[in-house]
Amino acid sequence: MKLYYSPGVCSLSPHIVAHEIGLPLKIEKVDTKTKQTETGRDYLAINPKGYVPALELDSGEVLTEGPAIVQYLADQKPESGIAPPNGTLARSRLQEMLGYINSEIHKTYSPFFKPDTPKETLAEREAYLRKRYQFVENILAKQNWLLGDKFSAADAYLFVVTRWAAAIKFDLSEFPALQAFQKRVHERPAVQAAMAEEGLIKHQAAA
Ligand SMILES: N[C@@H](CCC(=O)N[C@@H](CS)C(=O)NCC(=O)O)C(=O)O
Repeated sequence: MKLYYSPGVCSLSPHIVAHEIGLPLKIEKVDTKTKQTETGRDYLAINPKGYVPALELDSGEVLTEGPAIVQYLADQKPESGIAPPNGTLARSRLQEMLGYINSEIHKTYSPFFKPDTPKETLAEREAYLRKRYQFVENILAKQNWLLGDKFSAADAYLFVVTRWAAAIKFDLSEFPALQAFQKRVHERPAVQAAMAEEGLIKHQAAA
């Protein structure tokens, strides 16, 4: 399988999940502006949506949308527990959280990365993001991970989008549990490995 990604964007979430569950994954970088992959392929021919992530299966089929991709990866290694079994309420809780992160947090960042977004829109979006982060802050004040005592694909996703706070100068200091969560996730070996592969941090020297 191959993951199409751009360094540090939302495709880092499935990349982390693959490392967490020990699933070998080829990766290919995409320039989302020119729609070219690093091997010179036309990315729009792979994923007509033009954005990352996209997962190319060994059959040649392509799966898109981060929340679907992380669950597909997780289901390749159900014993990893990074996603609860299909058909359970616990699985629906994971989907509930992935949907929340996708539509309420991830996409709220988007206008901050567009140079022509009006100031008033940014102010409104910032207030919205604070409200949405307060919900996860309340959860993380009580437990280490979004779904309870076990790291899940939702944690990887929340970590990835929350890394963008620094880039848009969104102050997280009113969310201490979220800040502690970010540190906890960042220190995980699988997260370090995925980030190093994307060139976001230096490779850790072997002990
Ligand atoms: N609905 C998609 C959105 C993916 C998305 O927003 N990807 C961004 C990076 S985080 C991207 O590739 N943007 C470049 C573009 O749209 O051209 C998902 O949840 O996977």
